[in-house]
Amino acid sequence: MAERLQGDARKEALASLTLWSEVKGRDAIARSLKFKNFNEAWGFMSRIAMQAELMDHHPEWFNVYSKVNITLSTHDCGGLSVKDIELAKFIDNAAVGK
Ligand code: HBI
Repeated sequence: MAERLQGDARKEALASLTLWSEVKGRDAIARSLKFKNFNEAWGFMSRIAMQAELMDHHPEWFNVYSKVNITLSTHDCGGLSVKDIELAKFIDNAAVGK
């Protein structure tokens, strides 16, 4: 099972994710993205979904038209783990230029 990130490891991991914010009231991070239209948003979500399956680690997300709000946390350990950091970096790379 993934271990919850703590102390300096957590701080350093979060410092490397400048586009993500900590969620109030729970150990999770969130990012909002805006695309040109629904087609672009859904294409992006499909790429993330395939990676999530490969990692066996899944985002909580909300989509309406061109907007995608994503929250990452590891349910198995009740907070942030390296898996969230890894998925957040994949998402950032997939969203570059969008
Ligand atoms: N996704 N975000 C997230 N957190 C988890 O703990 C998790 C997951 N996807 C699959 C998964 N765990 C499996 O290990 C089972 O717990 C279903």
